[in-house]
Amino acid sequence: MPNQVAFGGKILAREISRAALIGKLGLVGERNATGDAQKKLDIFGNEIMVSAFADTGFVASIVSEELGEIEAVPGAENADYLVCMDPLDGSSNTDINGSIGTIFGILPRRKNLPAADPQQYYRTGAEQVVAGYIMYSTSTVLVYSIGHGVYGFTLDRDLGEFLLSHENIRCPRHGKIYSANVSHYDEWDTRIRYFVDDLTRPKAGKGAYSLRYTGALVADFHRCLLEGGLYFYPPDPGHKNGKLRLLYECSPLGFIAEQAGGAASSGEMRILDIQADAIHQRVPLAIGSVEDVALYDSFVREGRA
Ligand code: AFP
Repeated sequence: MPNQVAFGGKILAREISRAALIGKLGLVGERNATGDAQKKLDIFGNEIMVSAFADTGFVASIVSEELGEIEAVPGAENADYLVCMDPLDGSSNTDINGSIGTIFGILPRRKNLPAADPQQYYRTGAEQVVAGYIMYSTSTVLVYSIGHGVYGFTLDRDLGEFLLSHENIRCPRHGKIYSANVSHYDEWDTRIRYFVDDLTRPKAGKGAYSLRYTGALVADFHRCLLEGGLYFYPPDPGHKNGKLRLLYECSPLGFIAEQAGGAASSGEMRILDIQADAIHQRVPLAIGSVEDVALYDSFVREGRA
């Protein structure tokens, strides 16, 4: 399966890099299943990644950010696995040559249920057997885990292959960077505001955290994974449960974070323990270095000032 995902990633990397030249930038005028405006690259990315997974023969059905319903793979309804994916995460960055990504998580199929039964997907992220992402940026990187550590592969464009470049990635226990959309600061619960105030206040022997925010979860998470720090998207009045989707954003990246020694939390509980009850469900997310996420949790739980 990783070979087919890598193949989809190569095609997407090529099309993203020349999208401005071949009329693939901009909106299509529709909204996707979760209400976001769809871009031409969202649709293309979905088609490529659906085919990449479907062609493996191992995938019975697929949940995608770009599909309203669960899509059964014709002729493979009894295959062993299910895929949850965001084919093009951070697509607001496509038109400005910013970083974007593909996120995927793979669950074992429940044998006693039809492939497209929603109950197939109403489970916890801890049940994933593989998770990963592809980041399209100054280079294209495929990062994934099969539950035994996290490995990163960089696309060698001349060879047309992903080569191992990041062996057994370990997330630092804490970092110096935080990523969040602080335009919501005044709307956030006071506990989140106190947390940000704490991060940005210099302390003896330790400088204040710096803010970096790309608008693409994959890119901000990738930095946290390699260099430490945390990303968070808490609830705000426009996003009562946060903005990010449990099945195809939070759970796959939570799996990667934990496999690298980091953490992922809703503030109330471990992301991988949240039982899904809708395929496009949203949850609050804090993810990255284990100590930074623990500090976030302590503010959310104890309301520390
Ligand atoms: P899109 O894929 O619709 O661009 O959303 C990206 C995203 O899900 C995540 O990758 C970002 O971190 C987050 O949303 C950005 O949301 P804000 O624009 O509200 O900060």
